[in-house]
Amino acid sequence: MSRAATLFLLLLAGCASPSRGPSRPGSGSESDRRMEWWREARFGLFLHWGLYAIPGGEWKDATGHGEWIRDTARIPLDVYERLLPMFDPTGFDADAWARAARAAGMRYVVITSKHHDGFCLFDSGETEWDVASTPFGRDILQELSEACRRHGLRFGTYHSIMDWHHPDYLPRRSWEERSADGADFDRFERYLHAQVREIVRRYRPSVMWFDGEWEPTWTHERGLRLFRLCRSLDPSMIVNNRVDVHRGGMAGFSGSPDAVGDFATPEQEIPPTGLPGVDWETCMTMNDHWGWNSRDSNWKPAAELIRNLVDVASKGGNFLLNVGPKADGTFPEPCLERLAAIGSWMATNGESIHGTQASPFDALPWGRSTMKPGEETSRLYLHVFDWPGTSLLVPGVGSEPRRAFLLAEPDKPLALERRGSDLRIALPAQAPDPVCSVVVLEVEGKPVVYRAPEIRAESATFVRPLEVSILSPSPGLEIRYTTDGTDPDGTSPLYRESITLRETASVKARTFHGPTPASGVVSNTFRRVEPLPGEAIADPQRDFQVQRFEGDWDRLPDFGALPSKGSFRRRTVTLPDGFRDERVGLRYEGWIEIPRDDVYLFSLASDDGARLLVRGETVVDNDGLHAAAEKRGGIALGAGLHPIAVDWFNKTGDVHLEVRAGALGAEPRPLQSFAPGARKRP
Ligand code: FHN
Repeated sequence: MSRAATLFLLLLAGCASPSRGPSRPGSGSESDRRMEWWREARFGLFLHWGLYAIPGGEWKDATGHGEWIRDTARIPLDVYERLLPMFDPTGFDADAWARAARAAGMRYVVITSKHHDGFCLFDSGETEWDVASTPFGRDILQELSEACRRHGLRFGTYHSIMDWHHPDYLPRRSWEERSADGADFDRFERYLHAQVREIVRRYRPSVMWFDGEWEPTWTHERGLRLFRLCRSLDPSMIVNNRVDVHRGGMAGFSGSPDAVGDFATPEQEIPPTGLPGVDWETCMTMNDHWGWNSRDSNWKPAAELIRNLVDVASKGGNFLLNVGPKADGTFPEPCLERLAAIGSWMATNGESIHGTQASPFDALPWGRSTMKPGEETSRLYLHVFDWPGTSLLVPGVGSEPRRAFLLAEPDKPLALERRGSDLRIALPAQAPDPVCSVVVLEVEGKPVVYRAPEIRAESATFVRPLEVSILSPSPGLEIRYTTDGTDPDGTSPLYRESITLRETASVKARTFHGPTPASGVVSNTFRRVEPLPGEAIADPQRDFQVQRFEGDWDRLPDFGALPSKGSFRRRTVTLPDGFRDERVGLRYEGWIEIPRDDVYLFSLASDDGARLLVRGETVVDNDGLHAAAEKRGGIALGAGLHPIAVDWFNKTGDVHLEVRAGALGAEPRPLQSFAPGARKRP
């Protein structure tokens, strides 16, 4: 990113979580009752199993497929249906699966009742495309739900809305010859409801985990009907937010006030600061595939999985870890090894995960934290990844400490030393566990932790004077700050109102209890930069020139190296009305007129990937395969004309592209190309 281009410190609006959206802890007695066991559990097993386990990722000369193999290998339906008589997992043992999950410290299981291929792992009265039609014949959901109950596990089902088999599901796969004549999506919705009724009434799942909700035929209204059906069938059953259309791609949460669902669903990622105020669950694979792929040996080490579990719990989330069983019904050996290693760690440290709440601390340099608040005594669990030697510094502890000990050696108290609001805990020279050792710190009453202030501004760079505000998440404390890079002390200025910066400055802040420092020190540097000068062009083109490219990508290619398949012009960086082409790329090139020197914020929303460049510099990178998602970036620009380019691609499914722009402090508006005398400019 260039000298002038920079990332903004964005004022992320608090993600509202409406009454029908993912539940806020404590958001209401009915919701709390429903979520109580789930919040206690913190850790579950995800199972992706079906006909796709038979090819195990291999089709003709390709070996990289997974549960999507029918689509990614473009297998015609009649060919895929030949897998049905091959499904005979004689090694399937529901008790073995449940035992492995329980021993790993998991407290619930979610299995695919039906994935996108439409094949049902239960004996459905609504279709013959189910396990009852296979040589195996047994009802897998029945056996697993009963085994879960025997082993003290909650049972849940993953049910795909998208269905590549049912004749009424639309859209068809773009490569498919199969006719869509007579397809009636309303009739498909009735089929979907009928199967959900079957599943709830027969297997009593505690979780209904929907997925495959992103295609245009599925709408908020349909999601609302399905959500209400679930509530009517079993008000205690938890329903994820993918029942609706507002999951926000892999982030799993959009903050949409219309969203319904009991928890948010980040996928293959852990939100950097969790999702404060909502219930959320990260689902993750152990290698790179959800369904069994016999060639995929990219297994995450057990240490990484343990630290992911701790990281998720420290942010107040649940961790749903996936296994893709093999065609014979057994778990892959590497999965069993990892589940056993996690179970061994949980056997000693499980109380620091189950039933805990998110860390009360700011980011900790040596690891993570969870807590169990109590009226009389609270327990803070300090998860030490990087052993600091013989002393552990715990910042901002306002509570009175009572005692500390290692979960691995509960009978050996650890010496405590208070230094202002910091606490030092004496440690043995060697960590009991090289992956993560847990220190328990017991304090009097509910935990009081002094969080560091938050230094906020719209941008880390500025051309015109920049307003900087400092917020304290710990009420009742004073904030003192400096702008010369020194650490604030009891004589530094008190923060009372926003600070106006006119030159580059390093702002540092700390909360104080009277003269005593209470929190750690936070700092942010804000740089005054020179704007990139505008260009004086005699007769610049008035619209964006848009080149079209064709190909099958997962990320943006270099369009400059590809032959153009045609072109058109547009005033804005948006898609033509009704544009839904697949396996296509567009490159927009043109000029924008900047009215005055300033830092300009660009918002790039796209499905799939996109990238925005100003003067050849990447200002926003929103590349990759994802549902509609927005990213922002900024750059300091001088008055005049600036060349801009936007690359965008769509693989399959939904499409979206919109660029908005505005000077710092102004609401970004749809970006328009240069047009002499045009009223609207960024
Ligand atoms: O397309 C599915 C995918 O196969 C898998 O089931 C994951 C797991 O959550 N969900 C969808 C991708 O977001």
